[in-house]
Amino acid sequence: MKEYIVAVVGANGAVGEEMLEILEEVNFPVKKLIPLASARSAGKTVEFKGEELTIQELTSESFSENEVEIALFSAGGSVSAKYAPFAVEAGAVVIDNTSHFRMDDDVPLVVPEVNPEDIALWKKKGIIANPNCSTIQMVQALKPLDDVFGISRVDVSTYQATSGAGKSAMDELVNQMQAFFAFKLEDAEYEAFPHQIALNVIPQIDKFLDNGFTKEEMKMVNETSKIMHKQIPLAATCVRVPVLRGHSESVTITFKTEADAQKAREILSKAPNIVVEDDPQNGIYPMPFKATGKDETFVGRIRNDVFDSKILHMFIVADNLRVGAATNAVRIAQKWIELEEAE
Ligand code: NAP
Ligand code: 3JM
Repeated sequence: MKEYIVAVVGANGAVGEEMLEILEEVNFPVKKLIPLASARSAGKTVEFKGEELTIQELTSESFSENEVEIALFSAGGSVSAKYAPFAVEAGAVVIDNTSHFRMDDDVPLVVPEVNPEDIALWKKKGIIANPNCSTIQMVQALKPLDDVFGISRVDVSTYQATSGAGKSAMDELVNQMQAFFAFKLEDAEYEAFPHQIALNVIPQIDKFLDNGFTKEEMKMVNETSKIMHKQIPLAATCVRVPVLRGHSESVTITFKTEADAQKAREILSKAPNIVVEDDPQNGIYPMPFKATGKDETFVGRIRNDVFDSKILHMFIVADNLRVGAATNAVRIAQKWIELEEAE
């Protein structure tokens, strides 16, 4: 099997580190791994397959000099905007984890369990976009239910972990908790979030837009329709909670036809990379601390609405750094290789 020169941009970030682990776990055909980050991290090391690899500073030459064939970007939207074109120019396929290219008509937005066929459109710009973490875990559950019952509307509230905002945001939660136990919480600093996150929930992720929703909420609206290839009316309320890892979602789905909760459980238990955890009498339902480090999306609390037999409610949980970012990107890369090798 052919092996590839793979660059990870943002290699020592929360998502980048997870990328390295998953590439190793799935035995991805890596000929050489090139870890890239900013000048701040150049010279530091990351571990890959038991070896210490030195991080290189990302420059416009990084991809051509290293003859990169697959470039996995997760260093923020402005970094992708500036450097993804250099990777493409150097002949690499870019798999981008940021929101920068997601809604570009010439860039496929892919969740391999939902729309793997869209990967073939990568040639238009040389870029494949990875959706937002909250979108990925939700559409994995929506798609199999849509195929059977037909979705007419989705309403979702999220409970998003601090790691979604990067390593420094995780540190901020830990530091504030330590300050709380030292009776010094009022002195604790906050930078990553607009308010104290310890012992709090913040109903704001990303900036507010003129329509009253945040950018994070509109990512869920727009990305869901693009991935599902149809307009799905959707309202989201995205909330940051004092959890380190694992995004949770309370989802209400209105269908075109009657939808039975037991049938939905059966459909979801057969869906790829979904695990149904739904035995509430015995305390079994999805929770973020149990989803941490896993590559599946967990669905539970599946129940019929009391008033409308076309409505189901459920709770969906996944590891945001894996399912919501790195695992999805690596699965895209694996499918891209299948496509390349079939040509
Ligand atoms: P993080 O923990 O803060 O890590 C950021 C990484 O990017 C670090 O390796 C950092 O290196 C690097 N970086 C920052 N500025 C750079 C620059 N100018 N040039 C080169 N490298 C630079 O953040 P994260 O959680 O890993 O997230 C990174 C990005 O991934 C986010 O901004 C977001 O766009 C995306 N993301 C996507 C999802 C998703 O749902 N698909 C989920 C989470 C994050 P230094 O240490 O050298 O600064
Ligand atoms: C920038 O939990 C989160 O904050 C969402 C992850 C995230 C994203 C994203 O994937 O949409 C954090 C920071 C972005 C972005 O816009 O690329």
